[in-house]
Amino acid sequence: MNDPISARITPAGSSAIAVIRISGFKALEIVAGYFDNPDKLLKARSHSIVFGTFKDETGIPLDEVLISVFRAPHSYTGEDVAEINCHGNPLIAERILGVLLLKSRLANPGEFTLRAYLNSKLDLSRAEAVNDLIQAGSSKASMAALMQVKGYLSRHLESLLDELADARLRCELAIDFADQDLPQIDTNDLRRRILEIRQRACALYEEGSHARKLREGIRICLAGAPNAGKSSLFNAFLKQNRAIVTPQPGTTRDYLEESFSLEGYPVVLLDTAGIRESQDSIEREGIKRSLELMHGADIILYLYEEDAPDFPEELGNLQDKVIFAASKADMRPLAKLPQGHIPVSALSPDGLKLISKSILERMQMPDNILERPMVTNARHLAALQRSIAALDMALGALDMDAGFEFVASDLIQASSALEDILGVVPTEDLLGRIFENFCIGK
Ligand SMILES: Nc1nc2c(ncn2[C@@H]2O[C@H](COP(=O)(O)OP(=O)(O)OP(=O)(O)O)[C@@H](O)[C@H]2O)c(=O)[nH]1
Ligand SMILES: [Mg+2]
Repeated sequence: MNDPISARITPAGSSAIAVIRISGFKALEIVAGYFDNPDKLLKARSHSIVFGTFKDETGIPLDEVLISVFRAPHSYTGEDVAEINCHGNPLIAERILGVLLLKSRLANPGEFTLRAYLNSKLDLSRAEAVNDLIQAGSSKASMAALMQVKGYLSRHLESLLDELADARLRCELAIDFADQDLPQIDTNDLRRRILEIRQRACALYEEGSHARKLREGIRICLAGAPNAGKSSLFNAFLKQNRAIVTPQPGTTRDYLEESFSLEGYPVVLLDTAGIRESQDSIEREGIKRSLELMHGADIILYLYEEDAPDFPEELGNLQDKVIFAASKADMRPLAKLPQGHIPVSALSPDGLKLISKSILERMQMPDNILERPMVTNARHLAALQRSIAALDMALGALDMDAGFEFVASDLIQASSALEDILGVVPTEDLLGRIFENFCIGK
């Protein structure tokens, strides 16, 4: 399945240069057919660059180009690859791609990375991280993805798999030698080993659930009574007049949602309708949505203008994720604030800093993500959860003296869940779902 595929790998539109990649069987020969110096290209060493003129199928010159040559297996995909760097006029790039498509087909989204994976250039978690890296909405998110691309997570999982294989081997030895007069295996030692693996898997899971926010963004809902200053704060965070602000209570009705980067962390900020009893059916619908958004948020930033917040009683179960902020701090005495409440003013950047600090503390965002393997992907987290459940079964079987066959079989389940993350035996369906999220050209 190494038929030649091509795609533009730089974004659409004008730019200084555009790059078109072709990968697969006879990729270099195909390009040479449209190049004014085919011999030079065909003889070029891997990782070298050849300069020349790219012509269309009738021999008309299209552009002067630089062609980067990568020979299998030393390329991104593991196949022969040529990357044609042309001038960044979209018409030229399209013409060059059009000519290549006479002898190749357009790459599907993620297909270059899929081939890299199939040719063992990347394991599945690293391949997925390539997509995260491209789509990361903030500096911390891209750092976390880069760490995965570099294989931090893979190496960590591989060491867990080694430990699991070791424990399983002990069970299998115990099964094989059960009827012989050999010393029994040390059950306590086996339990200790499985517990330790479980502990490491749990730590990865717990940290990952937080770190998942690095991919998806921390959802912060601005809430409070009408006129509390929600929209003003929304605009202050975004540094633009996105939401309408007026002195009139009940200004915001439909909610607004915007993403931005909070000290490098991705945040999805929601501005909502102020909560009050209202006769107006439009405002009532807006308030209903505010309440729903509060339920779905990671953090509720509850603004209030009075001496104490008028936090709706029916939302008592959401208290844990609420940060209370006394708004319009430029207009009120600050001494009287209840414990843990933060003064904030849409007019002062200092107020925003305090709030930001409090949000990140509340989310317990890991700060040394550069040094740790991190699971930030929902598919990976689900697999980790399956692995932990299987380890629990193994421990249960061991405690009940159910027989080492059962323990071994649970350990196999635990391993295969981890192998799902690395894509050791992936199904076509899974691969399809993962790579369809990529953009064409990756
Ligand atoms: N001095 C001062 N005025 C503020 C501040 N924040 C908001 N205001 C004023 O308070 C009024 C209401 O602000 P909004 O941001 O529209 O309040 P809101 O909570 O979005 O109101 P609704 O959408 O009606 O629920 C406006 O006149 C703002 O100029 C602040 O930090 N300091
Ligand atoms: Mg508003």
